[in-house]
Amino acid sequence: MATERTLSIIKPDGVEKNIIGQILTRFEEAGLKIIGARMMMLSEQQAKSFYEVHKDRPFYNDLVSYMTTGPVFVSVLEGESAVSKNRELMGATDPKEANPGTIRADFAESIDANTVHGSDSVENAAKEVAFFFPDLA
Ligand code: IDP
Ligand code: MG
Repeated sequence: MATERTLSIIKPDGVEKNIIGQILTRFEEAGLKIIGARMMMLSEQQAKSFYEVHKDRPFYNDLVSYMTTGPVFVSVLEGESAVSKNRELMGATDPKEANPGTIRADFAESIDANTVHGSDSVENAAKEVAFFFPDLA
């Protein structure tokens, strides 16, 4: 096991539902430390660029437009196996398939408005942290 950093985004539905604190508490209680955080509105250009890996997928345009509908809360989590630990806390992409007790099972309404983003590998985490927090990369 190794100490890792990962990028988390609380998506517009999570911010709108007023559950930033509840989600951050789950990270903290799982032993992840919040070492950087910022609330922001993503521009269309930022959302397109952040999700560029999905640009050929059918849901890309909807995803980009959804992520720009309201403020998001972006943070960097640090801890043992932070990447996989955050993914476990999040649950599956489609909330209908997410394990009980995960963030998406408890709070998400749909595969689009699925409350949280989390880096999916150590390699992508490094890129995503650098995208929003160059000082922490
Ligand atoms: P992840 O967020 O669990 O890593 P990804 O496959 O990386 O899932 O997809 C990024 C985001 O794109 C998802 O969180 C979800 O909001 C959206 N998405 C993924 N697959 C679909 C789909 O089949 N239909 C609509 N939106 C999707
Ligand atoms: Mg992903």
